[in-house]
Amino acid sequence: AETYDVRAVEQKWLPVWEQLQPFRADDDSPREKRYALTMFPYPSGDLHMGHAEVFSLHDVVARYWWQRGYEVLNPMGFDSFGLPAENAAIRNDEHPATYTRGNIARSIESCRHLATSFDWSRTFNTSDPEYYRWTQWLFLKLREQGLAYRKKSPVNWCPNDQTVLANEQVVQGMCERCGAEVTKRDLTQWYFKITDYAQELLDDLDVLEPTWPARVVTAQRNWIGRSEGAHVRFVVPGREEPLTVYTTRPDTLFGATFMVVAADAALAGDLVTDEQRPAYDDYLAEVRKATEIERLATDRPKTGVFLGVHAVNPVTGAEIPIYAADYVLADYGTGAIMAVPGQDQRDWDFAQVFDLPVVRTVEPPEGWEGDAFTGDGPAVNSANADISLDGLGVDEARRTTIAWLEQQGLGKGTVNYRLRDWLVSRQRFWGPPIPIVHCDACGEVAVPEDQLPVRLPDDLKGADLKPKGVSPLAAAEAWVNVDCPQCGGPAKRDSDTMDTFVDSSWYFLRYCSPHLEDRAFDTDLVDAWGPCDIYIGGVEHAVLHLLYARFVTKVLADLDLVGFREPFAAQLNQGFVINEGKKMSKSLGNGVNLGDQLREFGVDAIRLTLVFAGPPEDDIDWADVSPGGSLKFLQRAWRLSGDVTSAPGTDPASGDVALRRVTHRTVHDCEELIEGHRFNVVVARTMELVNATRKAIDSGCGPDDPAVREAAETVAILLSLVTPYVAEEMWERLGHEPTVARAGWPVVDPALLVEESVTAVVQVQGKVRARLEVSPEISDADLEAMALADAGVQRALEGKTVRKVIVRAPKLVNVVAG
Ligand code: ANZ
Ligand code: ZN
Repeated sequence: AETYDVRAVEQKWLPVWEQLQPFRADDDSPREKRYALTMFPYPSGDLHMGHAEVFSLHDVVARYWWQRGYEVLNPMGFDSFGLPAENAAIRNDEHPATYTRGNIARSIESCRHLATSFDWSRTFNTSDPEYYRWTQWLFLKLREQGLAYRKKSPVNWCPNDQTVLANEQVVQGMCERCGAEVTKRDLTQWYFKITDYAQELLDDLDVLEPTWPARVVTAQRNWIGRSEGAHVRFVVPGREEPLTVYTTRPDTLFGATFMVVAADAALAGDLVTDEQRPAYDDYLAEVRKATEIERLATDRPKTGVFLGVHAVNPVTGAEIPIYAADYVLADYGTGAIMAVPGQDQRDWDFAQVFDLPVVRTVEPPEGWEGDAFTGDGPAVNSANADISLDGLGVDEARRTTIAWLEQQGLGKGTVNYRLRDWLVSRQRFWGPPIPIVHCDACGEVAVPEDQLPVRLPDDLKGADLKPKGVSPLAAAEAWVNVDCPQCGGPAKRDSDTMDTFVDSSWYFLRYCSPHLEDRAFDTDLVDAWGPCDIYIGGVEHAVLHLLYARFVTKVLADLDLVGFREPFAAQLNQGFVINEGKKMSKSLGNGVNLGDQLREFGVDAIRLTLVFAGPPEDDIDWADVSPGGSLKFLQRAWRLSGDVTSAPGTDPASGDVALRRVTHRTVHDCEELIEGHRFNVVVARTMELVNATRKAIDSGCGPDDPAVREAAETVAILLSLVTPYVAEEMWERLGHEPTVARAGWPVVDPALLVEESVTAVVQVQGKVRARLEVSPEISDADLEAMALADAGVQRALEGKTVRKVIVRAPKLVNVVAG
């Protein structure tokens, strides 16, 4: 059979499209606007299979919207700051910018070859001074609002990358980037006060829930971790200050038989008696070595040390011992707990090790043989002269206790969030310098906005950038020493840089006015394009980037700089491309190289394979797919365009109705399928249309029928969403000018969507009086009405009374009259 030359077709159309620029988003277009965004990559090498996958899926949506007549903003840039470039620069003894530039150029070239519909006129890199100037501006805006501040606290520290990490970057106790075990350090760091927005970030998830992946919504809810409970004050005899704890279970107060303070909280060092201090100091040294994940693990043997002091349980009056232990965290709640071993397993385990009393305050179910009982049940052992909870369920007992505590001035109902403030400073080089100057006389001074950007020095490279625990910038004397912007005296620049997640927290706004020199973005344009109608990317960003971007949008909305409070109206997470059931990796030797695949099968076949493999959310196992089969299909589709013999512009109205029905039904269904992100089914339906068209040509209405042209043109338009090269080639062969990408979506004729009809026979007194063409779905009632309204039937019934009508839809109506 006749075939087209894949390579020649690619070389033919790329320059034509470069000339036509069909995907330039016009700010002033009168068309309705859509914003299609896909997560921008780190330029840590060339594009790989994963990029090809996400860009192919994303392109279906963006190209569909263009075909539907929207003005589409579909930008692409590079998240080019960060550790990969910096580590490569150290290895290769160069400046990170050199490495970054090379990779970006290569990635853009690959994107072009992939025929992605990105608007390259809007591209930028977050490491461009023209961009990071505005990241620094954002920092200053947050600081003006009291939302950026410095504090000293124990922070996550990666001993390998020699930098602090945000909580979100610690995955199961390991550094998200390098996999090293994360430890703790006491450091003064910059934070963004995301906790101020905790409740709104939580509430708005309800709005996003219908259009966001469920797992992302759940992950964010858990990360924000709202809990309702109480602060309870315990008197410590001999100490002026009471010991305040945070508890989600104030109903268990009668069962609090001891207390635990985080070993590394200042409070512990404050409470400990002189006698117990040596034991405490030894213990603290041990604790500092453990990671948070170890400390919170429920199955870990409990350790701790008695601090030598007691507190008074306000409801039982008992003097209960206070311990320091590592399973209580310093930076959550108040850093101290009331321990209720009867209802909390960790407290139970601790009580066993230290031989402390257990009092159950919730009755466990009959036959309960477990340790702590954490479920619901009637309260027991919970009454004194003043208050009784006995018999109440957990919720009611909780409310009753809180009311009593508040009335007695012993405590207060509270809401608590697990979300911590966002730690944004990094002791590394390749990021936007924090725009602050430290002056002995004036303290922290913001760099005035008109002096931004604070540029990175470009004379550091290789070993200069090695991690040393302080930022490499601190050693760059000429850079660090400046005049104080306020008093003019000698001062030092803050030498930390911002985390890359700050860069990506606002980049989608910059695309709306990417070349603006005097502002970060144009509010009117942001409001015209935004929020993003779809955001496609990896689920690994469920709580990092996606939470930060939501936060920053809300802050900017509060400053009246953005007119919406949620940046991403809808979201789709693609699966991974794997091989033989496993993640591709160098060590397994199962990697599939994108470049090799493109050379062997061509861009279109690879794109088709990626889209057709299954629902976009599912992983694609490269061992199970067939790019060769994809290419064969594309050749078959292409052959249709050579077989059509009617002239371009032929009116399809007189064409073969059966084929036209297939065509119009396909277009109609694909609209719904694309809106529902079922792109693989769109491909399957296109394949069916190709088959139907082939059959019509070979053994049906023949190649000259206008319905064949209509079908072949529809195939080209459907394929333009997935396989742009062959679609363009078909379009040309069908006698049209480029580009098929902007040909417009076929208009569906609703009359052709009506199901095929069947013939219903109508008998009167046993004689056939009419044959009706009806839908196979017709109801008995509708068929009866149609039958009785028929002229022939009415004639047969003239002068008679209808006694009975027997209906068997859709085939038969039998009228008995007399
Ligand atoms: C008494 C109690 C009884 C508790 C009981 C639980 C069950 P979430 O839901 O995560 O907010 N807690 C409080 N501060 C802590 C800290 N800094 N480190 C470790 N644990 C801490 O959990 C709140 C509960 O975790 C609190 O309620 C407290 O233990 C503990 F049957 O108080 B609870
Ligand atoms: Zn000063």
